[in-house]
Amino acid sequence: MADEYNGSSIQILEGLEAVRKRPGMYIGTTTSTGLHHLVWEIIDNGIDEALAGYATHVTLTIEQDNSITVTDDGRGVPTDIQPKTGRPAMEAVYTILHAGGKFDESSYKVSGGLHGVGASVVNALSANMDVRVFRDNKIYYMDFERGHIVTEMKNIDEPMVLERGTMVHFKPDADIFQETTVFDYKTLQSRIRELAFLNKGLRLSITDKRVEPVKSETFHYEGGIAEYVSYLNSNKVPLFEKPIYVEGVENGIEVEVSLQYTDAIAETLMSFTNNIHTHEGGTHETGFKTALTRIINDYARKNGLVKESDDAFSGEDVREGLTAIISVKHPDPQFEGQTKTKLGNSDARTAVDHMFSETFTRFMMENPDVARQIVNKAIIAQRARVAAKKARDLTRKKTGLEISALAGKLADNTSKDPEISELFIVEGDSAGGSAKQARSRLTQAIMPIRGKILNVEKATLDKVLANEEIRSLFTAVGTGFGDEFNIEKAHYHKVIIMTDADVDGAHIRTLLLTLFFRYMKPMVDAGYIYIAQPPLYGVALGNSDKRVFLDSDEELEEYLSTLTTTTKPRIQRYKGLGEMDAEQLWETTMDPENRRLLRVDPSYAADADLTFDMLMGDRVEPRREFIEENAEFVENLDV
Ligand code: 0RA
Repeated sequence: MADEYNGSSIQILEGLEAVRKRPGMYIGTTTSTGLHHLVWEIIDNGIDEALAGYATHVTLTIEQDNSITVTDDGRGVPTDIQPKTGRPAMEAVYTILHAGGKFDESSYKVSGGLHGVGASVVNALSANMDVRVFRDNKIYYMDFERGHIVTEMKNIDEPMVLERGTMVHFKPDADIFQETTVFDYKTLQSRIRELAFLNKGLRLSITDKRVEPVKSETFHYEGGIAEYVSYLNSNKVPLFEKPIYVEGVENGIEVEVSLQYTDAIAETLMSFTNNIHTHEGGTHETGFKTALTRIINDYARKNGLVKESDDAFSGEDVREGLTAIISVKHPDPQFEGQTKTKLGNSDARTAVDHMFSETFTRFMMENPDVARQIVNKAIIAQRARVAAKKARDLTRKKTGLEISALAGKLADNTSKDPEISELFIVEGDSAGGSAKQARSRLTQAIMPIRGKILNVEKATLDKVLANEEIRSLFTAVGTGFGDEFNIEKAHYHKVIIMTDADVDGAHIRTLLLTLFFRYMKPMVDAGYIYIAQPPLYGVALGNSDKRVFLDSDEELEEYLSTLTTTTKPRIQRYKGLGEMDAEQLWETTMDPENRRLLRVDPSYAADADLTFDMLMGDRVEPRREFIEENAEFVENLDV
């Protein structure tokens, strides 16, 4: 690696050209996801400087033109001339691939996006980038265009807006990000908040200058992930007041665990390694789960809360109603799994197990009332699980007639390749009928559902399994659920929720999303869940049958304003999918060439959790606040 610094400028340019030629290799995709990835890359550098103990405040600003400014108040990117190359270190950071953070061998670099590609990649993919380093009462400045140096490092005479630190400003290149160069505030805000929870004490700000008045928020949590747990539980009733919080270091691995039980049925468990959400879990998560199961079983037995002869609680039993966050900082993380979000280091398992066991065992001994409540919850969960198993075994023994009744609802596609197979879940028999006629039989399966399915947020597992509609859905998807869930058995890599563009449709969509989040979460994490977008209006001109499809009143108005006064538009407002004939349904909503699908973003999971609890749970007060704050959104959600 070190001899990369000897690289001639030709090699450097070749490197950055390679990034521009194949951006996907470096940032995964050039869609909106890739666009936001640029921000994470630069933010991570600031966070590394905070984790190294130097920066206390990292800021993110979305400028009016959708360019981005990131600052940190750390030591500043090194500006000294490197003896090997005779060039400033700062220049290398922004022009040499993988050069970021390699200057300080002793620094314990724990952050870094999944790709960890460095600032030079962001530079290569930006129409322009400028960097200011504030040190010793001077500003060191450089700027670039598409990765090429425009201004070599020099001092500039500007106000010292930071006493010390780094300010990076860049505008993503629209030639690369052809789909969109517009940043999404919610996406940036939700990750900034998460980073503040994950790095306690660190101040993180986000400012949006595109709106009037300018929007600005600062996140700062002295309690770290314990405050994250409280935040996640804000719409639930906790079993005890303060989340349990554990922290410690073992073999150079920093471990933090926080948890709290609530009156909820579902479990909310998230794990992170070096600030990366490990969606697929891994050793740190296993360490926590085994310790939790072992300690609660031991406690229940030793204190006579269960009989010696009773079955032990399973992991799922002891996690009912649990909200927990596990965060480790590992010097050499090994990521595995389908989406490289599963931690593989076995030392993380023992570190988490040791650290957590000690504190949690003590907590159970010191709080016998709470401990008894936790055990009681597990007893109830265990009973529900046994009842559910009976229901499931019954399902397996279904007679031929019953199975064909199930299969009758599903119009399966002919291909057995899950990669190309899509399952449309369609509201209503009439739309289901049109969809069956319209579909491409090879790749598209149709499953009609009748109106509102069971709200799984309020039902125990045995109730969920007793529900015919949900059982057919599980059967169709093929993955099983709970401990037996296996994503590799998924029959479809696209499950598309297709409901009407009205209030009822939005409600049914929320019910289905709740089901997927609670019982088939890995499908969401894998990016397999989508939402179809049927249009609201169709406009035909003169005597033509050809239609233009529009999604909102604004779009319709805008389109109508482009028409000459002589053409007579015939406007049709679709009340529902059922009103479209098969051809229209295909054209507007199902045809892979023309349709616009929304992928359900797993990174929204935490916020989605909160929203589901609120919209589907029992507490009315936060729901009312939410309605007041989000009147527009809620109009669609029918709460
Ligand atoms: C390595 C060494 C030093 C600072 C940094 C890296 C550094 C990098 C970035 C990237 C964004 N903000 C940053 N802040 C600091 C220390 C160099 C010195 O003190 O001489």
